[in-house]
Amino acid sequence: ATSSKNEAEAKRILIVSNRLPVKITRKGDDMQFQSSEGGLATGLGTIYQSGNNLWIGWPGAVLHQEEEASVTEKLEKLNLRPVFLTDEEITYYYEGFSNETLWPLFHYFPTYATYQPKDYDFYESVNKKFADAILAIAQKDDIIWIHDYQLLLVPNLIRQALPEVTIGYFNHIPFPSFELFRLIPWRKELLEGMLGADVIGFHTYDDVRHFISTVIRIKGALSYANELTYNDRIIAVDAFPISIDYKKYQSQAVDIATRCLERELLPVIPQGKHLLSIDRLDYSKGITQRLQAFEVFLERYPEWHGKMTLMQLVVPSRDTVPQYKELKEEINRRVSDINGKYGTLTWQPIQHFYRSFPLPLLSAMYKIADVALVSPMRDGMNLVCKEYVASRTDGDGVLILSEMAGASRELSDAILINPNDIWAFAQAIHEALSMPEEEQRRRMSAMQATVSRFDIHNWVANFMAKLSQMKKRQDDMRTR
Ligand code: ADQ
Repeated sequence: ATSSKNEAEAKRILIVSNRLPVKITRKGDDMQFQSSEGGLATGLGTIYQSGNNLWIGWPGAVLHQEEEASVTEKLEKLNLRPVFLTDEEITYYYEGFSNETLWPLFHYFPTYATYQPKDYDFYESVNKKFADAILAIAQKDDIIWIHDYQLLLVPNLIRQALPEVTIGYFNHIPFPSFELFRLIPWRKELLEGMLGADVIGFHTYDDVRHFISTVIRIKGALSYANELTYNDRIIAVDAFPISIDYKKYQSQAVDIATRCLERELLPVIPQGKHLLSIDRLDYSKGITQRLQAFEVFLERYPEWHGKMTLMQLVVPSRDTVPQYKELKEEINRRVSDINGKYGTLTWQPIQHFYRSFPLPLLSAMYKIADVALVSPMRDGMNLVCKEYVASRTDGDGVLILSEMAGASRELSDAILINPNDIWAFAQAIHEALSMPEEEQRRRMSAMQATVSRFDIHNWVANFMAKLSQMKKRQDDMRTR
């Protein structure tokens, strides 16, 4: 076992995702490198930096051709390899097919999905561009780990060129039921692309189930338990619930910078209890539904007026896509309606922020919040709730969590809600604010035990173990 472990450790891992974990921004003639937000960047940050591992992806800015060489050189020092995209590619591949076809459909918003052949053409050509970038460096002994819905065609493109290489694919968003997936005109091509992988990972067993039944119906593949047989290859399909770097959030919570912020903030922020929500701007996150529930809560529980504040952090995202622009305006309208209707000279029910917060401030907010509200309409996993749990180093605090988040499977000690049931949601807010400390501690310690045990390192190790297990079986089959 030890020798196979060493062997696996010696293998180079190539991580591939749409975005690199850094973002390039321009300041005059100067290029600046900034680490980017988002679940994936947070999750894999600690892995690619070790050994000979590399991360391949788009650096987040459209560059002039003459700038590419110097940027490539700088990124190489950070174990990063850029794939440069043009404005046109970003428009059709990323904003178009990825975010206006796949994202809404996979999050159960089929009416938001558009099906434009031009978007798909670009999706295909950019996926080829990624595959070429990988193939320029990949060797047959590498482990290639491809991430997320922007790159569904890449696994098979690599498989065609390097039949024996190890390929993992992980889907960070939900995988929808067959009845939704079948709506896509290019459903066969997308599945074919994914099936190039040896291991296909999702956050939950429901996603696994949906994927397997989709493959059986559209591709006629055979399945046994969680394995598919397709084109004489076996492919494992399994659930790997992603998590956070628990220790990082835990130590950030007791770090001097966080403590100082807390001490400075507490006397000057609104008094009473604090509710906290943190999301990227996205219709899947249920921000407007949450505001509706909060308004019902204010109506039904006037005893809380002046005694609590909702701190709502929204991080800007995709605001060039029309739906996101509208959503932003709707959120502004609702916040101002609620504050206008219920606020007094000395109290505002909601404090709303539309920007990114640095980690120490985020951590201080997690610590200050008596209640965290995580209420997506649909979410692959959701890391905010896990970050909240890890940051509660004093052991109290209440989590209200949507059943529609992948995280609800693990965090059953949260107050679970259906975000469409705004009456029950409003009641849950009241319950959370009134929960006795003893019960808070009991639930929080159970959630902390889960999140600390199944952290991001555990996630990576599990996925990698599955990959090498599958690889071995493939090799055995080939030599038989
Ligand atoms: P996301 O949709 O980006 O990820 P999530 O998992 O909640 O959603 O991660 C968001 C990250 O952004 C968190 O680490 C959070 O701290 C950070 N963040 C949010 N608001 C912020 C703010 N105002 N300032 C600073 N940071 C902020 C996708 C899927 C998820 C899945 C992840 C990982 O949609 O379901 O959990 O990938 O697989």
